[in-house]
Amino acid sequence: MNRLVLVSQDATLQQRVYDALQVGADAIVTILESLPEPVSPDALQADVMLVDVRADHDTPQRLRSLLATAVARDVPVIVLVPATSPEALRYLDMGANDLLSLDVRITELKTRIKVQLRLKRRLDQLSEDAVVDQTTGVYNRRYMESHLLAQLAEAWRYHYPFSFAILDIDYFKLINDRHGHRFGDAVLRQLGRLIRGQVRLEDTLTRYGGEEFALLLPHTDRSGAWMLGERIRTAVADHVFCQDHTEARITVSIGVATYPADAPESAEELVRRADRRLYQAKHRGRNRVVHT
Ligand code: GH3
Ligand code: MG
Ligand code: MG
Repeated sequence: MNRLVLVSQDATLQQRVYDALQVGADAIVTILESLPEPVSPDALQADVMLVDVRADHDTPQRLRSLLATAVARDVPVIVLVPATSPEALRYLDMGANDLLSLDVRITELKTRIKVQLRLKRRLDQLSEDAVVDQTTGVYNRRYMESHLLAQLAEAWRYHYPFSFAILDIDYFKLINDRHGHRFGDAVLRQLGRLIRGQVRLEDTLTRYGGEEFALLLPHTDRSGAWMLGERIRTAVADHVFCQDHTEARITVSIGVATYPADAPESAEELVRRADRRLYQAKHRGRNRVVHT
């Protein structure tokens, strides 16, 4: 369902927007009498915004800051002006996606909104493609790196524990050699789903490398991370991976590092420690979790 936010005090315009859309069927419409300050398209959860420049005295000025953030957040904004004068064109320069006169016909209004919603869907798809790994459907490493910094900073600021785990499939090369790369890919995909099922919604699962996954675990101390690691390790060892009548079992090794128990000075150090422990888990015989 699309979310449209209309900023206007004009009852006729509000009605025209309702008429232009099948409200309830293609869109949920939220009406605001004026632009809030500060304005955040994220907080409004808008897929498209329509702003009547006459909404109130502050609108033209607040529109400037809305347009700046909306551009950064890929939220299309349509500005409604008394007449599409050369002066009104500056809203397009500031980042508005479209400019319409307040007496626009309903059919045109409807089409223009549809164009912006189409653009929005495409932009959302592109930004999802940029952060999601195609083979497994989990977040990719680029996403992990930016989130790790943000989450660690938050843990530091609000004094809560944070753990980072790297998981690597044991002898995965043998799976590929025995059953082929396609089967190997299916195992990676199923493993992603299996891990996802073991962690909390606020935990972030990412593909770290070829047959390696990383987990960002906010509010998770060392023993919590170890317990989770064990739960994943046993769930994997108990699972039969299956695709096109071929079956295989795998095990995984996991390295865990925790803030602040490991007192890392940076995100890189946290990752380095988890990586070193993963290496120890391999060295000690695989199918195990190393967390200290
Ligand atoms: P270890 O227990 O030491 O981790 O052994 P391993 O065989 O898992 O480790 P190694 O690093 O020697 O090999 C990793 C293998 O993972 C090599 C490659 O064939 C496989 N691999 C990496 N990425 C992919 C992928 O996207 N798809 C498939 N099917 N296999 C992959
Ligand atoms: Mg590896
Ligand atoms: Mg491996």
